[in-house]
Amino acid sequence: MTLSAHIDSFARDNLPPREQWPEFKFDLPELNYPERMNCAAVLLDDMVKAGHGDRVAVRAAHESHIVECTYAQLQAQANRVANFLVGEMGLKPGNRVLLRGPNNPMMAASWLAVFKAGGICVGSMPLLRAKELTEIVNKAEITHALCDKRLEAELKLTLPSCPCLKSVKYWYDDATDALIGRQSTAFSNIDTSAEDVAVIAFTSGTTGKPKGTMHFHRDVIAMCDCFPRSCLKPGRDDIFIGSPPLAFTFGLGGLLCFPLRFGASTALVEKFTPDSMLEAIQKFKATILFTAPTMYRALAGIWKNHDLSSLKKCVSAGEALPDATRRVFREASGIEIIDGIGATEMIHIFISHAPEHVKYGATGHAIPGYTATVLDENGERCAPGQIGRLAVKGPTGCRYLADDRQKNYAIDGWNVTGDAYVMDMDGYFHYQARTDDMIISAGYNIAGPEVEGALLAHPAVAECGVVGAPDEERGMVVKAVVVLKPGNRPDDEMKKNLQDHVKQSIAPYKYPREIEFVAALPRTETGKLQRFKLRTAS
Ligand code: 3UK
Repeated sequence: MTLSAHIDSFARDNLPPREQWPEFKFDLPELNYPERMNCAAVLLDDMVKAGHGDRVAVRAAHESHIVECTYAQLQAQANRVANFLVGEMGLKPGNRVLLRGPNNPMMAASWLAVFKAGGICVGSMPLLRAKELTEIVNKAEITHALCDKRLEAELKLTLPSCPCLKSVKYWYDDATDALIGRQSTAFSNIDTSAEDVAVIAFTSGTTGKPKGTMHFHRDVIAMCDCFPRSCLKPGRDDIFIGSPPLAFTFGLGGLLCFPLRFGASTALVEKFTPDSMLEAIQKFKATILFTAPTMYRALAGIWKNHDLSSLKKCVSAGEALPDATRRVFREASGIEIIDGIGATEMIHIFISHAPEHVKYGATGHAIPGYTATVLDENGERCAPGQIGRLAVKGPTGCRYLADDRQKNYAIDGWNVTGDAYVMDMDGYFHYQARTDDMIISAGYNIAGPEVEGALLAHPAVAECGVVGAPDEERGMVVKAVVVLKPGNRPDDEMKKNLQDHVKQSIAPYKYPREIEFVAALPRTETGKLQRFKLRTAS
């Protein structure tokens, strides 16, 4: 490893031992990176040097008008914040910095500032509560925090139990804003090694203690040079928009790093409902959208009320995209969604497709730079058509912060994501379920998402989740938890109707023997269905 620029060696000291790392591959010419790189210098300073200074980098809404921030202005603001972090908050290279706020220009500048100063960014989803915040602050031994004043209450509650967190400042607090405003707009970036940790991203796992995944400066750039380069092909006039928080690596890539890497711009919006998302696309004339499958389904229903002609490409990730959702969205918008599976451990998407190569029912193929396969219980490759565990390798991969679970994810050089998949003869990968979520009923293996897909094609169903409920006779039975569209009655006749519909669409033994109607499904802030809550409900 090249010489680290970190004075505080906490991250390096807590990397898993080398023999537990997955294999890393840099098989494309664009993945041939220098030994020293600072990802913010690549994303921002190099772009200004290349002549992008006067072009818009970030857009945001302020009251009724749009504010635009050029690459040069974003660089100046990131430099002010970097000077503030170093001069006023005493940041040393290698220290961990908590970044807590909704997606907005100040948040974008702060991420870049921490990279520039050689700090390590730890994003916090805005909705995290004190208990979860305490866990991540203590696990990553976070020393500094920059937090939106509107989200200060939960952070203040964590301080007494977080002795490592010594320096905390709030934006939109007059004193801090004035101090940042007085900083110099020049900053000399810390000359980090490409292998210095830049981000610790905590998994949005639904069970167990959160895991911190560590990504290098090189990984931040590698994520930009893989999925977007091969599947999205953005140009400098593209305007990115979307819902994932920057603290979720899906959002960090799609709404900050990808736009900057391609000289394009990002429209940052703090909070979305389906209606406000369409209004924002219209207002910013956004061209590329990043959001989750349930949002696409909601958008399809209200599409016609807006002028959305600017929008060209739509990326879905976080959960499997049901065919029914792909279809209704295409009918409403004319756009074929780009589905992609990514993971916090891998930092971004590794299986996807360009829109012209969509195969219904499949997530896509391993994108250039990555290799993927399906492994059986013995770690052997499955034949096409056989179900097994998805395994991938490429330029990025799993490095958990001081965590025994490293050996469950990195196996024989592969990253094993915990998803059950089937590869077909054409190398397309078909999602089945999370490995732990496969339903085994009377000896049959049933994948909940397939039953969900069948239910979603019924005109009365708005949303649904399918899980295995314990059953004495069969071990488990298929249980569907369903949200109906307005105007439908949640009665026995509807249950029968839905059961018959499933029996007609897929193998009849997969039909849900139990159906429960609810008003809404439990989801994480990143849009994932919390299946464990459905198993225990009612
Ligand atoms: C599931 C999908 C089917 C799958 C993520 C894009 O979701 C992201 O990261 P997480 O760590 O979760 C990873 C797990 O989520 N998943 C994600 N996308 C899909 N399942 N089809 C999909 N398209 O179980 C995976 O193992 O929260 C997604 C980019 C960055 C990310 N961090």
